[in-house]
Amino acid sequence: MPATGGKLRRIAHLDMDAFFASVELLRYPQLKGLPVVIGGARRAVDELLLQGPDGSGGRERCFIPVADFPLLKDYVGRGVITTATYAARQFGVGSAMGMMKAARLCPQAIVLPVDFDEVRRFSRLFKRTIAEIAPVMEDRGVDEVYIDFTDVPGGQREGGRVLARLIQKSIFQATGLTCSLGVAPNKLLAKMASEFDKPNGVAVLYEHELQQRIWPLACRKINGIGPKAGEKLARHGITTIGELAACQKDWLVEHFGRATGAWLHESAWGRDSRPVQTHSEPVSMSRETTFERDLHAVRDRRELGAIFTSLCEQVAADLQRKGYVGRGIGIKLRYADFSTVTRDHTLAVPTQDAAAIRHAAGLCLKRAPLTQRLRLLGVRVGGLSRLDNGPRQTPPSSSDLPAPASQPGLF
Ligand code: TTP
Ligand code: MG
Ligand code: MG
Repeated sequence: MPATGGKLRRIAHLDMDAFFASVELLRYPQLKGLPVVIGGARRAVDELLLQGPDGSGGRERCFIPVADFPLLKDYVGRGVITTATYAARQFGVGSAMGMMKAARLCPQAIVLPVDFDEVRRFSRLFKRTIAEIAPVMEDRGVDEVYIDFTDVPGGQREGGRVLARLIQKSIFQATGLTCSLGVAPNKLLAKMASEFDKPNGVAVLYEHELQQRIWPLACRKINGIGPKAGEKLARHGITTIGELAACQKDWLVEHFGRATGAWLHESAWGRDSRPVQTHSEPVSMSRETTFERDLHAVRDRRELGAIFTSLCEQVAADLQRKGYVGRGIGIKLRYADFSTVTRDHTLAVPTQDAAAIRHAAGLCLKRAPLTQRLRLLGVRVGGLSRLDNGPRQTPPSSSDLPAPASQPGLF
């Protein structure tokens, strides 16, 4: 799509490479090139590691021999892999895989926990670096952004490759981290292109390359086509984007509804006019945890209660740090058989207070089945508004007040 002034619209999607793992490799450069996975709960062995060999806690400088790092084969417990270095991915290990399965695939991988503070620090740093070069940037989460290259000096050269390389180099100089970019006519195509040359790659995509480079890809590569839509398309014999593009729009509307059908059609033809939004507001904030062992609502009531309260406190701290209040309190429960339920409760007054969140989440919990053991618990606050220009936080109304200790409830 031509932009004003005869310039081509050039949109980049930038995504950090193996982000959480790369952040750990900055701390432990001796692990570079080795299979490393991030995941699981922080354990005693990790605390020892942070203390360093001399117990001084000088974590930046102390050198820990590679042989002293904990290995996946010795990992006891559960949880999933958050991310893996590219060396570990060669063994088939990747995000969302259970630790036990990963240990079978790559027992020699080193396993480290997530350091969220450090991850957030680097997230801010790389985004600040980009914004100094190309100010029209949309924050899309911890490790990715969209950038409008159209009017930035160098943004048109070689289809955006020159500016992409400059940004890559600047991020590396500021953080020591690598990233990959896709530059394309719009966000939809840029997002797909950023995966083409990972890690440390730049892929430039032009409109006329749609058929050759996009249509052979699986429909699931379209950001927004999830597992369910992907399966539904597959049931109709549509697996590639090219096959989707060959479908009549009317047929898609008939089977997927008006909005989704039209969107599927446009996406398959590489069309997307969404602007890069510099001020995107978060919709919700949540925290969840997978337990070390399945917990029972009654028998493990005390332990569950403590975890539940801690999750509420963490979400409240996130809201407070970022300056948001929310009205929609929700919980997520995953049972031993992996089935998942959610329950929601809307508050009369938006809040960022841990006790108010805990109380509303407790009400949600009372409406959820609790006969089966639980493997995961999550707390979410949605319907967010900014504390500065949104509704001011006022004391909760009586119906929202946390009940005294006699509050009924399982934990
Ligand atoms: P991704 O960008 O999806 O993955 P990545 O940066 O680790 O690897 P890639 O080079 O393929 O981009 O996610 C960014 C971070 O978000 C990732 O390092 C860890 C975290 N994450 C999770 O916590 N859970 C998940 O299921 C995924 C996919 C990522
Ligand atoms: Mg990434
Ligand atoms: Mg990402």
